[in-house]
Amino acid sequence: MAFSARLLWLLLCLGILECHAGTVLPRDAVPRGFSAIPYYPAPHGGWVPSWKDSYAKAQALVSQMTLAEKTNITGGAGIYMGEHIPCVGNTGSALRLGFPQLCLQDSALGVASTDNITAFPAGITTGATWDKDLIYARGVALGKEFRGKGANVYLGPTVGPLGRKPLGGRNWEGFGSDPVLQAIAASLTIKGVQEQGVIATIKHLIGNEQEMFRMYNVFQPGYSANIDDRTLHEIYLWPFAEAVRAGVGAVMSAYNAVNGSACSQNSYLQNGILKDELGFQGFVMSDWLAHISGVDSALAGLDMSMPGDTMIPLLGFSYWKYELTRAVLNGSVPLDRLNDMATRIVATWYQLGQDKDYPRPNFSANTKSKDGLLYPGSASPPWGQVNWFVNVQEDHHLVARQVAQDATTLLKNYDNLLPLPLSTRIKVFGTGAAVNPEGMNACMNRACNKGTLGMGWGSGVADYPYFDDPITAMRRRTSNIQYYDTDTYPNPPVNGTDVAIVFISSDAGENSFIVEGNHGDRDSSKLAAWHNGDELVRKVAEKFDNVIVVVHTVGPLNLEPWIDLPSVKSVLFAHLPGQEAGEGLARILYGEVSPSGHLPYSITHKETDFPDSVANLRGFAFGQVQDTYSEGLYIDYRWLNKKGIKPRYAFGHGLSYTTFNFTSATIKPITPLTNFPPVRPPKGPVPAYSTEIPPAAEAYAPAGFKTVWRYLYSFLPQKEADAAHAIGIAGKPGYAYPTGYAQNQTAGPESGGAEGGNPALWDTAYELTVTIRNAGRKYPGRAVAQAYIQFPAQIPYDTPIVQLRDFAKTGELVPGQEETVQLKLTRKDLSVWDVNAQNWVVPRPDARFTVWIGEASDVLGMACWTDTGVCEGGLKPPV
Ligand SMILES: *[C@@H]1O[C@H](CO)[C@@H](O)[C@H](O)[C@H]1NC(C)=O
Ligand SMILES: *[C@@H]1O[C@H](CO)[C@@H](O)[C@H](O)[C@H]1NC(C)=O
Ligand SMILES: *[C@@H]1O[C@H](CO)[C@@H](O)[C@H](O)[C@H]1NC(C)=O
Ligand SMILES: *[C@@H]1O[C@H](CO)[C@@H](O)[C@H](O)[C@H]1NC(C)=O
Ligand SMILES: *[C@@H]1O[C@H](CO)[C@@H](O)[C@H](O)[C@H]1NC(C)=O
Ligand SMILES: *[C@@H]1O[C@H](CO)[C@@H](O)[C@H](O)[C@H]1NC(C)=O
Ligand SMILES: *[C@@H]1O[C@H](CO)[C@@H](O)[C@H](O)[C@H]1NC(C)=O
Ligand SMILES: CC(=O)N[C@H]1CO[C@H](CO)[C@@H](O)[C@@H]1O
Repeated sequence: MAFSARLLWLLLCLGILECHAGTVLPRDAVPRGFSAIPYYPAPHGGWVPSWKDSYAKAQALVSQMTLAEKTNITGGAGIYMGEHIPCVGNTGSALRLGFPQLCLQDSALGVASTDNITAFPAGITTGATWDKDLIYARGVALGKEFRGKGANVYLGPTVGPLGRKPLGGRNWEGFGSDPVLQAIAASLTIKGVQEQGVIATIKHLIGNEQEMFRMYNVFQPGYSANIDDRTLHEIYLWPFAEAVRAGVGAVMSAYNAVNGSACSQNSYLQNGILKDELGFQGFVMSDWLAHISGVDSALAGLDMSMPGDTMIPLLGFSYWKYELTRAVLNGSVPLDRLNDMATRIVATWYQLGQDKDYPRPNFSANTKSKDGLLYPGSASPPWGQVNWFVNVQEDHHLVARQVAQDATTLLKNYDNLLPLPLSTRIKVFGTGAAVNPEGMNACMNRACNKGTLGMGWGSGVADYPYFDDPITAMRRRTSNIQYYDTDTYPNPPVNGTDVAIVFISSDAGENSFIVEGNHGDRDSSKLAAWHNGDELVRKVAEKFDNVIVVVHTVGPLNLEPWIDLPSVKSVLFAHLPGQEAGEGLARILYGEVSPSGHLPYSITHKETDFPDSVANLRGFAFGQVQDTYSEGLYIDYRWLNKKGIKPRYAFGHGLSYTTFNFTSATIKPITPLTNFPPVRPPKGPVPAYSTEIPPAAEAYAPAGFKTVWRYLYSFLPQKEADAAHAIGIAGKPGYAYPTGYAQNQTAGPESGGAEGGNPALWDTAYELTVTIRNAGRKYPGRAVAQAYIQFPAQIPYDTPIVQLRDFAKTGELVPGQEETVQLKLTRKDLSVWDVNAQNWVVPRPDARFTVWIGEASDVLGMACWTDTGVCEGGLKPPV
């Protein structure tokens, strides 16, 4: 592989390109100041008390495993290879001991590539609800569906990309461009999913903020996300830390590199940050085909290769499986590391209770037919039943509908045009009001934007079981609707009293597909509506006095071409609603319910309101593309506030048909704070095993073992096993260990101590309450209280003016009704990451921290002060 890559590069060099002398794979240097720091060895799992029992059981099982059984379960069986039932990823098994193949399955919004499931609203939609109970309920429903289909591992939730770049292709899979919104939504999703016994996977670690150039290929390494230590901790790692604290069972590494070192073999990220500092007890898997080395990645802390193949799949080659068996026999990978890898996987399986009555997969990710190839990757028999069409939907469409409804965000409602009386005569424009006429699932992986946009494209999708489109839902209520199913203005006769509703959209997805010129990221459409949507809105606005724009979108759009036109009175962002695109929206249009969604990102006046590092995608470069996070902590509203740039609509913005009055806030100190958190608890004991190189016979296949073509096994031919063993016993693995390589376990950093980090970081520092009253006269509605921290003025750290720290949504309040909601600040919420101390520090614990409370990041009229314990309303917002 390496050889052919070099050869190809050389041929290219000689042929068409000018190459730097002396380098075969030239690369743009990682900028000064960023370096991939070695961190060894991989910390053992098992030292956290809440995992103790599972690790004890795992130790009992793993200690009976042969070498080939251990290397079997740490690697996939190959892409499109299951043991009869192919999921997106399938590990090997140790059936002799009752450990099954694990089925790993996409996606974060529903069980992918199968039927009789629910296609839930996407992450970005879920984030826009700002409703903790609902986010959790969606997690519970997702968990039930994955379990019902027999999938062991749910490949979600996504918090990376975090949404740093508005044009980034997969932002919609996550919950919004703020670490705390992502963190809270991810941990509630994980809780809901894992309570059903399904292993959740937080992904992608880390810095996968654009699609283009993210993957390593034989010509070019994936881009390097160059992230400084403080930015990593305070922004991108924050949701991962909360996910680990929530007990997440699995982590998926990213395709790209960080500081020049590929995530799947980055020792600092995996060994240092994830397993030592965050105390992660589960297993780390590679992203699909992102595994690029054998010994290196094992030493750097990767635990599972997915789907098992080398970078080029289907050749029957792996960096692990049989090769890991060899590496352990010849001593290059210490058995100690393999034991930890296997133990982490088995312990996670026990931790989620999957040893008891867990269903086997009953669907094939490869075909919808009842019968199919049992090992599709081998493209050869056997053939048999692979789908049982198990219906796992229960009443989950209700959760899906509620999310779609409560995410719908009213940006503008001039003259209170909305809600519409049922008697209103309506003309609807735009293909986005009706389901794709070619069929709801006509495009593979939803890689097209036709009809109502319910989700982005790529691996993060599921098939719709049905599609409730907006036009049908509206027609269920009234026949006063004329629909023009076109994106070109049809110039119909206009009656001055008619209301026009225009549907526009913007799509994005994974770089595996190009849609209307967009390579995953929105590199072609940028922030303009697709299909000339902006032009359609303008044309309609010329003829109608009352125009409502409904937007289905993966993220922010530039609304400037029409937002100030006097007839464009109302704008609704319906985000990506999934299968329930109609009913919730119709309820809002007709006032059966008030909109209560809030933006999970800012919408700026122009793309250049953000710095180049964020506004633009990194373009082609020779060798490794460098994506340097020069904006540091300042993304989305953090940047706009720092620069004094008013967005069109700020992060957290969202109107209702009613208004709310925030009164009588309180703040109560709970845990007295000190500069540094109390000293961490020491690591508890971990399973111990013999570290002797095992006998070569543990790598032999049983006599007469029948193999499937191209299937990945962990056995080595006897001769090769014996040869490797001889090298190992002689103690001459001949492997060039990386700089800084070490074998002795360490006590771990001061900032660690439990899942997520030092447990004292989650001490409650302050409890707050705020009373919210429906101050309107007519409509019931739900309010969202958002709490933002402002650090004291005189501190030696530059901090964003305000940063989201918690939020709460009220129930439905009728006019005059009020509800008191609780908000909480932890020690971590009041801390900054001190790069010198390598710890979280509360700068000046007795100084004045201001907690701003309001309905959006720019509607903060109320504040509580930590030094005086006083809260006050009627204030001028800090931004
Ligand atoms: C990246 O490099 C910076 C500067 O050396 C360092 O602070 C940071 O911890 C590095 N991050 C990783 C993940 O290696
Ligand atoms: C590895 O897993 C595969 C698939 O389940 C199985 O066929 C094979 O026997 C396993 N190997 C070992 C050593 O158990
Ligand atoms: C030991 O195995 C590893 C993994 O296959 C390989 O890279 C290394 O070259 C082997 N060592 C020797 C001395 O053959
Ligand atoms: C759902 O399952 C039933 C059997 O329970 C099956 O008849 C039906 O075809 C499945 N639905 C789809 C869309 O395949
Ligand atoms: C316009 O609509 C109003 C209200 O529906 C109706 O009374 C009137 O007759 C319509 N005018 C025309 C020219 O259609
Ligand atoms: C909100 O409540 C406060 C305190 O009860 C009151 O003074 C104020 O007038 C109210 N504002 C609105 C808009 O109702
Ligand atoms: C590693 O641990 C062993 C056993 O405790 C000890 O003898 C050895 O000195 C340690 N090595 C280092 C480099 O600390
Ligand atoms: C392979 C397998 O275990 N399939 C099962 C899937 O679920 C159905 C319904 O529960 C079972 O009948 C199948 O045996």
